[in-house]
Parts: sequence; structure tokens; C-alpha cells
Amino acid sequence: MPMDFVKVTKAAKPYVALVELNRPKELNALNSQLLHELRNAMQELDRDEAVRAIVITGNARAFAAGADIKEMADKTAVEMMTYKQSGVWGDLKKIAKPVVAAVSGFCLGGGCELAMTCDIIVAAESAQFGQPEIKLGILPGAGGTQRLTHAVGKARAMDLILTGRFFSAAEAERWGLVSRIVPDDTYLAEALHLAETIAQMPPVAVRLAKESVNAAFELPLTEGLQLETKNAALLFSTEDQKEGMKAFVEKRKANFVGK
Ligand code: DAK
Repeated sequence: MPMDFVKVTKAAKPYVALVELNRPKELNALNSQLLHELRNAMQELDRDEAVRAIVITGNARAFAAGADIKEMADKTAVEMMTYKQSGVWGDLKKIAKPVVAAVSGFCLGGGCELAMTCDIIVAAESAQFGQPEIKLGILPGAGGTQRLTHAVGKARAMDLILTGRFFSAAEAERWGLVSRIVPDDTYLAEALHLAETIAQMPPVAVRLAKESVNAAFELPLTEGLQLETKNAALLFSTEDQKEGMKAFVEKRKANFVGK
């Protein structure tokens, strides 16, 4: 299906797909069409065996400046309850493959929430993050009150969400929201390189490791540990575990096949 606001490049690096938000004049404001295109693209890449890791990015000026305020402005509460965007956010969270957000420029509101649905955030050093919804008379409605709080702790989340102030890439990295800050001109290359490194790992192990880490935010510790034990044991049924350990013993590079 042709897409207006999302561009997909398969094999941007071996086994890596690049997904670019492409509504530059509006600073990639996330309207319903863009979000639906993004959801469809991500689901297709999740099914594609030639893809092992995905990078989502915007452009130098903006990852995304939030949900589209102009589209939302006149909606009623009931319309917001059934807003066709709502299901998209849950679908994005279900992507099983590793997803890296490559962030430059503004990463605000729904844009910050989108970055937080990804597994890893790589940020350009001048990137600006924020949940400024409070200034519009609303609150972060696509996961921000929960995911930002998990990432940076309650006191900082309250400070950021109740004032709406922007915060820097350096702050985001210090607080654990961002894993790496890189020079502005290399943020995408660095994110692609990171995704390429992950894509070289055995895919089933990557998938179950992602599931296990995410469980730390959903399950009580005992249940999370049980899931981890089961996933760790399950990997001993894969060809890649046999190959990985054999290659170590034989002092050669492993050749992972994803089985
Ligand atoms: N929506 C629509 N248009 C936007 C936009 C946005 N979020 N952000 C920027 N634009 C548009 C501007 O209107 C402008 O368009 P024209 O006037 O040229 O037609 C163009 O992009 C360039 O922006 P500026 O001229 O404002 O550029 P500046 O460099 O002066 O300022 C800025 C950049 C990022 C500081 C500023 O544009 C800004 O403050 N933008 C809004 C940031 C913001 O408040 N974001 C949060 C949006 S609310 C939910 C799910 C999600 C959400 C809620 C509910 N449910 C499922 C229930 C999420 C809500 C949000 O994200």
C-alpha cells in the first residue's frame, strides 16, 4: 500500500529495516494517517524473516513534535475514547523484534511516547525531549505517565509532566531514558550500527530476551524470574544455542540461522 508519511527502507544494514517518519513541515506531528501507516509498516516488518531489527527515526529537526494538535483540538471526550489512534499504540508495543529509536531535534508529547515504546533510544546530543501536554490542558495519553515514570522515577516524572518543560539529551541519558548520546551528525548511523549489532545476534534469543526484560515492567519479581528461567531453558531447544556454544568451543564465529 502506498504511504504518504512513513518511508520504509529494508536492508538499510544487513537484516535491519529503517522506518522514517516523513511529515517534515509539521515536525512529524503524529496524525491518525501517519500512525496507521507506522503501525502497518511495523507489523509487516515484524512478520518479515529478512528483518531482525528495526530503527525508527524522524529527521534532524524533529523525531516527532507530538500527536497532531490540530487533528485533536475539537474532539469530544467520547470521540477521544474511540479515537482511532488509541489501538495503534497498543499494537506498536506488541512488536516482537527489537526496535531502536534514533532521535534528533524535538521529541515531544506523543513523539516522546513513541520513542518510549521502542526498546532503546539513541539520541543526538542536541535532541530535546518533553511531555508538554499539560500546557494544552491534557496529559500524556499514549503511555507517558507510565513509561516516563518507569524510566526516570516518580519525582522527575512529576516535575516533567506537571511543568511540561523540555529536557535535554544529557538529562535523558543521565536518568536512564536514553541509552546513548551521540554527535548530531552521526545519530542515525550510530542507531543503524547498534541495530546491525543486534541483528547479528541469534534472533530467537533476542526475541525472548526482549520479552523477558519487558516483563520486568509488567510482572511481580517472582513471576518475572519464572518467565526468565523458562525462556532461558527454552533457548536450549534452538539450533542457534547449539551453534553458538559449539562455535565458542571451536574458537570460530557462530553462524546463526534463527531456528
Ligand atoms: N501538532 C500539529 N502541528 C504541529 C505540532 C503538533 N504537535 N508541532 C508542530 N506543528 C506544526 C506547527 O503548527 C507549524 O505548522 P505551520 O504553522 O507552519 O502550519 C509547524 O509544525 C512548525 O512548527 P513551529 O512553527 O511551531 O516551529 P518552532 O520551531 O517555532 O517550534 C515546537 C517547534 C516543537 C517547540 C512547537 O512546534 C511546539 O511546541 N509544538 C507542539 C509540541 C507539543 O505540545 N506536543 C504535544 C502535543 S499533544 C492520546 C494519544 C496521544 C496523545 C494524547 C491522547 N490518546 C490515545 C487518548 C498525545 C498528545 C500530544 O502529543
